[in-house]
Amino acid sequence: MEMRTVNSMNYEQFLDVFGNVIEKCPLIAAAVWTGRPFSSVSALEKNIGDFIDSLPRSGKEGILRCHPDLAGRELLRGTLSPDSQGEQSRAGLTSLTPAQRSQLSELNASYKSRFNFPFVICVRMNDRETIIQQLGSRISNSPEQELQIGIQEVKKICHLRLLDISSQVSQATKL
Ligand code: 2AL
Repeated sequence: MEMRTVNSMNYEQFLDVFGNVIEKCPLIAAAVWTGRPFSSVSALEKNIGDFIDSLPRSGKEGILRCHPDLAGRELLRGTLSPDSQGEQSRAGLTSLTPAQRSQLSELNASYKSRFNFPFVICVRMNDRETIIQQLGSRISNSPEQELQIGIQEVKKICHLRLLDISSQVSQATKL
């Protein structure tokens, strides 16, 4: 990515491009814009990670709560954010067997009632089987562990979204 392009963006343009690198949390892009100029995409990613780490527990839980359920109603209706829709579809969550769908939906509900936030995993680093297996095993963790793991997964999702944007911006600047 041409960092000159990124660093010359006003905050409205920056939000248009980076507003969803953390799902439905444009506040995070709006906040880290203050930290420009960024020397690299990694430096931008580090600013995002540091901002998340600086949040109180309720803020971190809030980030997790902005994530949609995996294979939930929104995926079937096509009303997820385009990022989520693409990620969940590519992981095969639109073509679950009926047994997998009901297993995932029951586990998701139990997870949410135990932790008061949804199960979050970077689906692009997994497939249908490992997602269900991870959900089944992580549900036994402590709330503290799950908060930490969930936030690590949010950062992985952010990393891949930033890579996608980098390649799009590079393509656009070549035109
Ligand atoms: C998601 C999502 O929408 N994309 C992804 O990688 N993970 N959601 C979730 N609850 O884990």
